[in-house]
Amino acid sequence: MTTSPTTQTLDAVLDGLMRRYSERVPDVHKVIDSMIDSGIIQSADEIENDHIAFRTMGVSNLGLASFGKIFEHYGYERRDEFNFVGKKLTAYWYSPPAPHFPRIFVSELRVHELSDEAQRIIHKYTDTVKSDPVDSLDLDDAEAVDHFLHQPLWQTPTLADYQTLLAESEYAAWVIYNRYYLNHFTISVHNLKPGYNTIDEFVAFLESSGLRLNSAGGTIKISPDGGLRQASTVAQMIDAEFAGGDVFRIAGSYVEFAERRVLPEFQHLPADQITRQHRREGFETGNADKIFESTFTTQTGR
Ligand code: OOG
Ligand code: NI
Repeated sequence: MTTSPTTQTLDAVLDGLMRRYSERVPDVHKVIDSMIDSGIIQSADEIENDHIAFRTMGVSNLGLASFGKIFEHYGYERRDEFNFVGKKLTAYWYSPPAPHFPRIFVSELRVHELSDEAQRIIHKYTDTVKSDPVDSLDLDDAEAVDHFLHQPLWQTPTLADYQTLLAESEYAAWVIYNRYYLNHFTISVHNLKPGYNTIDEFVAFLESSGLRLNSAGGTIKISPDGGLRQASTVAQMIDAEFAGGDVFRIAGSYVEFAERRVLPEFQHLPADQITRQHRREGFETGNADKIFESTFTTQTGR
């Protein structure tokens, strides 16, 4: 395992993200504790993090073009582009500099496709960002990057603005309040012990542990090639304080579970020789489209 200064910075940035995220999302501990209680793992560091995800506003100085520079600096490489027509989103996934790091999935809202009213609200906040904030960030300073990812990039929205956005784009409302907070981390199910290493078995375990899962398009989302199978919790609700002191319960972040099956050309390999490159890579538009809804009121209000 390499421990170059860049790798150490990346480790520190990821640790900071995971720390804030586990404090904010009680389901993280609930899943891990249930896994330990059931003897699936002995400790949390046995869990492989398949990927993490972020959301951004597609406006100048922000969005994918800005955010992508952070992780590209640490050796991440941009891969496939995804288009979510109905949700007006564009996304990329990034492959990590070494296999023990999580993949990253980043999406952005195509703000210019929204109504004039929604665009006006979004720009009221984002227009205060006058230059690309990543350009003035020292990406080799883990503490500075950690601070950047958890700071308010724009003014706290009013509840009225949040609700207007929510009615038109649940994604817009999520980002205007939550900004660059980690949206989810993902447990790799295929590397768990037999009895729990398929998504069907793991979902049964989660349901028996009392976790509430996203049902959009069915609990288990399956790619057309059958190789990528995903499920997720319904986002945890947080008491959000809006401008002027209004408090309202809104969707925060969630936890995802992914099974990557061995590709047909490697199915003859013995199980102990299977590594990441033998399994289904990347993401799938049809799966992702439904996983986004983990933070939507159609799921959180069920
Ligand atoms: C990302 C949803 C998509 C996946 O693994 O396909 C996704 C989000 O909710 O921001 O995570
Ligand atoms: Ni995901």
